[in-house]
Amino acid sequence: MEKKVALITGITGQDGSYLAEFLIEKGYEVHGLMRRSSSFNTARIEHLYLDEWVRDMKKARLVNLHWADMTDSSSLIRVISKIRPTEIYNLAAQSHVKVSFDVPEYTADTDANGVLRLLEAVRIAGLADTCRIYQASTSELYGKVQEVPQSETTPFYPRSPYAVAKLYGFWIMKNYRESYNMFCCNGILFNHESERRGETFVTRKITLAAARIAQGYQDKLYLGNLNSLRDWGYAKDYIECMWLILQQPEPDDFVIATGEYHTVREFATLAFKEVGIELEWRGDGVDEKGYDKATGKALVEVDPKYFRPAEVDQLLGNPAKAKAKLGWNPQKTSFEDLVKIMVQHDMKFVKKLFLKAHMDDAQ
Ligand code: NDP
Ligand code: GDR
Repeated sequence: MEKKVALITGITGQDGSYLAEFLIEKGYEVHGLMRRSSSFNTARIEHLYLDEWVRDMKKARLVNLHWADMTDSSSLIRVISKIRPTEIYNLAAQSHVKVSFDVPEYTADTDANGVLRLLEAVRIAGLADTCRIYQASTSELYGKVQEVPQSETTPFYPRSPYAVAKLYGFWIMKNYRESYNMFCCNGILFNHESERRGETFVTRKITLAAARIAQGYQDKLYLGNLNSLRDWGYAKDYIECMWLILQQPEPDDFVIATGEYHTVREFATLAFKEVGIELEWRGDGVDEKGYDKATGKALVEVDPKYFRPAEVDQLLGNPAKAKAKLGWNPQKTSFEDLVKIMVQHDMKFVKKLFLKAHMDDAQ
């Protein structure tokens, strides 16, 4: 049987780290792109590549990392020509919607042109007929929603430089599929979160703050729009879909979502409940605050600096096609369990972090 070789761009991110574990488990030879950073950016995958010398000298290297950048064609061509992947998962992106308003050009270069560079690198390496490619498309494409819930046939209306860049990524994948008969697929994934979620996304920001407030290390949490509705799933459950999409007989695009949505306020209420704090919401708009019912202290406040120039008010996915064609079960981890998993992780994480800081101080 032909050896399965996977290349994951964005391997150091939330999804990339889970996908690397998943593909190693499936027996793939796994490669990842890593970009240069002034500080370590490999915390999520250290257990996959430090094994060799930290844990067990005899253990084989589990992932192979290569320096490259989505803004640098030559690096992509070099890596792809060298490792000749049978599957590529393009997860690399400037993935923060709010930040994309501050760095729109870089976001476009990475999230739009980056996809084009990757596709061209595959062609230049002579792999257009053999290599299957997955693109991390997003529910942000729907933006100002034209239909509820959103499916593969719902029209797009992107509302940020990030979403507009991802729209290009979506269409260039489709175009290369139609033009060159390449196996190019889009997974239109709705928000998915986990204990590895970046700390500036709203769910992780909330679970970390709830854990710090409960342990006395933070006084208040400042948030933006409390009324945004999101279809939040568990990242670990979504990884399998990326792989399933590339195992289909024909290339296609799929919505991956839970089919259930909640407000940011609801997420915060549940997260604080999980650490034993019952929030009571009073006020309206930017005056709205979340009070601790027991002490009357305002623990959550709105800060307009977190508002976006154009907001996506609600996203709700319809995963019927993924259910029918991929046989995927969208309700593996419930919303309540997702919040619980993240909060419980962050309670321990915060405790460890501050314990270490106290010990460092004492030395
Ligand atoms: P993260 O932000 O956690 O990870 C992004 C990854 O991309 C990191 O490995 C990052 O490297 C890398 N990266 C960023 N810019 C470049 C660049 N110029 N060249 C090479 N690598 C780069 O995102 P997630 O894991 O949450 O998401 C994965 C993908 O899925 C992204 O494309 C995102 O836009 C998309 N998506 C995510 C959803 C979600 O809810 N999580 C939903 C829908 C789509 P570094 O670690 O060095 O920063
Ligand atoms: P999103 O995720 O923009 O949906 O993009 P994020 O968690 O940043 O925002 C979700 C909603 O919460 C509101 N919000 C806040 N957001 C942040 N980050 N910080 C706050 O303090 C805050 N307060 C309220 C936001 O306005 C928004 O409505 C994520 C990313 O992973 C993208 O890469 C991916 O494509 C989409 O999900 C699907």
